[in-house]
Amino acid sequence: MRSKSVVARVGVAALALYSSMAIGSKYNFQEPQSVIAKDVYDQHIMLMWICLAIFIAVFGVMFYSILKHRKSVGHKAANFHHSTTVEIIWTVIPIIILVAMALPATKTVIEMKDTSSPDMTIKATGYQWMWGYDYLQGEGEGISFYSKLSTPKAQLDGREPKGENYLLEVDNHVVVPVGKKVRVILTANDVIHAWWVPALGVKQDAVPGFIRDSWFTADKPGIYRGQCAELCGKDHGYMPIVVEVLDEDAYSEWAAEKLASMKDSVNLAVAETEAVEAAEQDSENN
Ligand SMILES: [Cu+2]
Repeated sequence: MRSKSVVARVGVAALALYSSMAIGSKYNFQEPQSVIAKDVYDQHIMLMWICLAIFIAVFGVMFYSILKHRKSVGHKAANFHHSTTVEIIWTVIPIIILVAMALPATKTVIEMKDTSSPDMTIKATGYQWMWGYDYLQGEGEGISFYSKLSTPKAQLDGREPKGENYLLEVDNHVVVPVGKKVRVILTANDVIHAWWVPALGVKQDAVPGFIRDSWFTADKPGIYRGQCAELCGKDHGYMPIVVEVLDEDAYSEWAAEKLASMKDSVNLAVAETEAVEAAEQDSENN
């Protein structure tokens, strides 16, 4: 009777744990929003089930053996040294399990590295401590900006309560169109950083002096947040990444506006330089 209620309690706890693992729960991964992120998620879940099965099988056999053959119930120890059959079995079975787990994982890793024929290319540069973005190819080519933490200082030092996207908000989002293959080229200006956006299935180191690349195709519009994932100095936690996915028309509009505003600021800078030069010329002439 007592053991039954223990089993029931363990069952209830396991169910509660399992339901807390649902997509969107804070204990689980973020909801995957790209093909790669889905592959990663599905394989994670599959591996967890395999691990659970192995855990139950191994500990089941172990505890059964210990309890069933204990000295106090009069069991006599067997007296053999080794068993070739058992050794072959416990070598071959893990090999089969490992190969079965490695096959889909390898396929996904190869897919992750396939950055060929992108619709657009964005270069992300890690700085201590912010990100710089340059749109190198595709619609929006020529766009270039820095993206810095926008969480107010008062929240950082505790004078104000933490906002909803505490430390996961920036002034300039990386804006991309939905359904397009976006190649992200990564490098860094000072130390190693890493560009990590879990929902899009991208996590890639940004190494000074080297170019690495990765890619994603966002399934649906939305805002996806990530962080630098390589300990890069005292403000490592203050250089988040925010990817904003727009539908195609909204993206075109954003790109045109951004390019125009960049031109304006370039023109403004040129006009300012010219004004300064003219003023200098004037003062020299006088
Ligand atoms: Cu960093």
